[in-house]
Amino acid sequence: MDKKEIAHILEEISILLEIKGGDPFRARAYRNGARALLGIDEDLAQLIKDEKLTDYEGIGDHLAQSITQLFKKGKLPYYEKLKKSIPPALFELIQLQGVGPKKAKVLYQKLKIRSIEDLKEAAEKGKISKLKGFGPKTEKNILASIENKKSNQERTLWWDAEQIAEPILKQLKKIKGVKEAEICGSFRRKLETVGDLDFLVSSNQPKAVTEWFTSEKLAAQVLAKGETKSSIVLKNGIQADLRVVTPEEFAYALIYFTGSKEHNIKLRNLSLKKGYSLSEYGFEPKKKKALPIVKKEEDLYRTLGLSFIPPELRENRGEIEAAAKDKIPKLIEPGDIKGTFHNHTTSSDGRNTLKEMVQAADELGWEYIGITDHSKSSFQAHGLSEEQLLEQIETIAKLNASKKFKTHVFAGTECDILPNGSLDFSQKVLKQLDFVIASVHSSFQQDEKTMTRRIIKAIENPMTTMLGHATGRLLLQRKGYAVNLEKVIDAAIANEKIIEINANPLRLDMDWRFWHKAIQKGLLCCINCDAHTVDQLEFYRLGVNIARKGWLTKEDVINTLALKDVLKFLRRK
Ligand code: DGT
Ligand code: CA
Ligand code: CA
Ligand code: ZN
Repeated sequence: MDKKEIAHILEEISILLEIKGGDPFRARAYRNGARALLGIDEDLAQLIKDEKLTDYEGIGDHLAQSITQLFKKGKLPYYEKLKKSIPPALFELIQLQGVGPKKAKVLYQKLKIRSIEDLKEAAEKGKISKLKGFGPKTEKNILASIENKKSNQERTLWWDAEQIAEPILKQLKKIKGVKEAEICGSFRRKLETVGDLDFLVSSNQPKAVTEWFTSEKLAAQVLAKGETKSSIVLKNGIQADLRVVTPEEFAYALIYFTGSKEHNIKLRNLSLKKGYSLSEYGFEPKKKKALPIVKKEEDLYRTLGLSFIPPELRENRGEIEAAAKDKIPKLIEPGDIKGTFHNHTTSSDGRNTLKEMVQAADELGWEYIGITDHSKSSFQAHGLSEEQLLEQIETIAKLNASKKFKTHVFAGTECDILPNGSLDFSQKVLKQLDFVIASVHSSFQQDEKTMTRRIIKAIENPMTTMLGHATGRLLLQRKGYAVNLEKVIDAAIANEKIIEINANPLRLDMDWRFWHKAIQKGLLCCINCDAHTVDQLEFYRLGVNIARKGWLTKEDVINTLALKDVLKFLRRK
């Protein structure tokens, strides 16, 4: 077990102890232990070997033993026993925000609530607000946290979904009789998170496909199994749907199951105007009329008087109107990217050294890579002092001069935007850099007005080149801070500053929904990996997905420029 998993179990033990209602100090000791463990930077294996765990405040002999056991064996009998002594439903209730152990106990005993569904029903019927010590506000909070839990738990990050879906697609394509196969739905539209996976296959022998899909090899649970339609839960808990169609139906079905639903509805209406009713199986003429030949998606769009619409744009956000005028832009592609700017090294919180990062960029064929370790106020991320930054600038200059790598290295910083909007390094230091990314990493709870003013002040700072992760959101985990993005975008345009698309799978920030309008007004984008390891340089592909969803072309993105043009751009600043 790793540190995080162990801390999670210690936290659970503390919750279990609270439910049992014994000695409150014991419960607290486990909770403090979990926190202390998470705060340890040193290698856990080494600490255990040297028996140094108790050096840390909050970890006594007893906890150190438990941690060691979990680390070595992955099990703790005390925890297993404790867990068995408490109904799982009660445990589930407690993990809901706004329901502590005391409240969970009351709900469990007085209202006989045994599941989150029970709880939701009781709240909707107003039964909870009538309980002693609860009230309407608690009831509302409970409903809100159920909603929150649902929307967070039931979706999967696109990047994770890809790891799961691609191998399945490969297998499907190998089944005898299968002509074409595709992953449709939100996955194909490259939405930042996906609800379930939608596989579409064309074959004249649907049975073989359905049998494999619903077999124990793939499915943890079979929800539905029909001739051409099945639905399963994968071993990792994600739901997957399968539809098998004939090769003649494939193009129609591909459009239908790619969606979005709203896009489909518009297409169906257009089709009706042309005298056909449109479904996933094909066109059907209302009167006697020759059927158009549709072999590919392009054919179907053409029949409706539209140019081809890339899946990423099919969100009913003006794409159909644009396609009718043949005004769909040529979207940016992964191959257009010539380098990225926001990357960390072991100097701050990255896992790979400067050299390793540059080598990896070189292997990707990048013409340049920007290095941006954290600034001094981000001490939790080991931000650099001014001296350390100046040293790094020198190291980078030497590395470039050595011509060891084909990739040119730009010296930068991910500079904290302090709560008052000023930057974390002095002008004198920032001047030595090739570029500066300004990001918010603290005081997230500021109100919208203050936060907006703070970020705009940083944008107006002549030293700033671009704004990092504009809202600080973590998908499925936390909302971004309150900020008026329209105003931030306008300020960036007015000051000729760039806003990044942070391609970390958890961020994808600034959100794609803002980009189409922003580039029309003249905003410039940079697709950044925010890589903390060499592997994470791959995130740029995800950034390109999001840029495409935002209607961006190559011309809207600074890091499609060749090295010499980037140099020119940065010098002009
Ligand atoms: P998700 O799974 O929540 O991330 O989103 P989608 O878009 O993958 O939605 P899903 O899995 O429910 O359905 C896949 C596609 O099937 C959807 O994008 C469009 C199509 N579809 C589903 N239901 C309807 C419907 O009621 N009408 C129409 N026109 N299309 C539908
Ligand atoms: Ca889906
Ligand atoms: Ca589905
Ligand atoms: Zn960063």
